[in-house]
Amino acid sequence: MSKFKSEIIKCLYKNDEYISGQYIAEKLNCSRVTIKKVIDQLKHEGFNIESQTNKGYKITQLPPLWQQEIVNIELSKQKILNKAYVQPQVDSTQLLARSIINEEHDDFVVLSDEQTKGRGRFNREWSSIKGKGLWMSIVLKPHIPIHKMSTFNLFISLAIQEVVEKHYQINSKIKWPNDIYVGEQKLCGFLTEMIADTDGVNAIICGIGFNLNQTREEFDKVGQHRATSLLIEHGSTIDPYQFLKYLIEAIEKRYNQFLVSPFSEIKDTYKSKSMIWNRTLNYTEGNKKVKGRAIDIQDNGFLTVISEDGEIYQFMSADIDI
Ligand code: BT5
Repeated sequence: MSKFKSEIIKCLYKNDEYISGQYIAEKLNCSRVTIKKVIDQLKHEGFNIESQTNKGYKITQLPPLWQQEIVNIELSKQKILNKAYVQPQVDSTQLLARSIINEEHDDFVVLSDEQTKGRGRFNREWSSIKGKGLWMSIVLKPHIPIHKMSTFNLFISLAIQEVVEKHYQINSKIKWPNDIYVGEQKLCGFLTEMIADTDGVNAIICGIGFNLNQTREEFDKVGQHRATSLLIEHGSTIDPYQFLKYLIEAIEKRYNQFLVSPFSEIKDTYKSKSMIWNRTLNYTEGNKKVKGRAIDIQDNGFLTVISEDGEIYQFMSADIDI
C-alpha cells in the first residue's frame, strides 16, 4: 500500500466537507494520480468515499474493520490511553495486551477485528466474529492500593451502560459484576485482570466484548436466545468508530472518578441501573452456591444476598444465572 495512505485517511477523516485531490496532492507533495489510486484502494477496503467534480472527495461511511489511523485520531481526543495496537486478527486482545505490557510505560488499548480465542471469565468462550463487535482490551497503570480494585468493575460497568442509554436510547441494565443486558439478553461482557505486588496495582487489563453489528442469525444457537447486539436493539448499523469514541469518553470519565472517589458516590445511580433486584437467582462463587435475592451492594463493591432460608451472604464476583 502507498506510503501516502495514512496521510490521505487523516486528511479525509478530519474534514467533514469535500476536499480536493489537488489540495491533498499539494499537501503531501505527490501526484493527483497517486491520490486517486489510494482512494480506489480505500474504497476497496470498505470506505465509502464520494467524489464530485470540482469539489473533490469526502468519506460518507467508514469501513467496518478497524483502521489504525482513525483509531489514533479518536484516541487523540482523550487523555487516558496513549497508544493503540490495532490488529486484524488475534487469539485474544487480553493475551496480546499481556504480552506487550512490559514494553509500554503508558496506558494503551488493543483492538482487533476478530478474536480466534476470545475468552470470558473462567476461560469460557467469547464469540468474537470478524467486524461485528468491539473486541478490546485497555491497559491502565494507576498508582493505587490493591483493595481499591474491588470497585473498579462497578465504575466501568456504569460507563458502558451510560453509553448505551445516552447515545443509543436503549434501556440497558447492568448485571453485577460485569455484564450489560437488554431485557434478558447479553449485549456486553467484560472482565478485569490485574497485575499487582505488595506495593499495589501495577496494571489493570480490562477486556471488553461488545456486540455491535451482529444480526440475530449471526449468533450461534444459544446466542440467538441469550445474546443481542446494538444493531438488533437500535435497528440500524452502528458506526464502530463513533461507538469507540463514546465508550472511551465514558470510561475516561468514570475511571478518573474511580481513582479519587469511593463507590458510595455512584452507588445510588449504579443500583438504579442494575437488573438483579427483586428476583430470586442462583449465585455461585467457588464452592459457595446460594439461591436467593440480592439486597444491597457494599461500599467495597461486594454484593449482599439473602438466601431462601434467610441467611446473609457476601459475594465478591459471583456468577449469576439469569
Ligand atoms: C464475559 O465473560 O462476559 C467477559 C467477556 C469478555 C470478552 C472480551 S473481548 C475482548 C477481550 N479479549 C478476550 O479474550 N476477552 C475480552 P462471562 O461472564 O464468563 O461470559 C461468557 C459467556 O457469555 C459465555 O459462556 C457465553 O454463554 C456468553 N457469550 C459468549 N460470547 C458472547 C457474545 N458475543 N455475546 C453475548 N454473550 C456471549
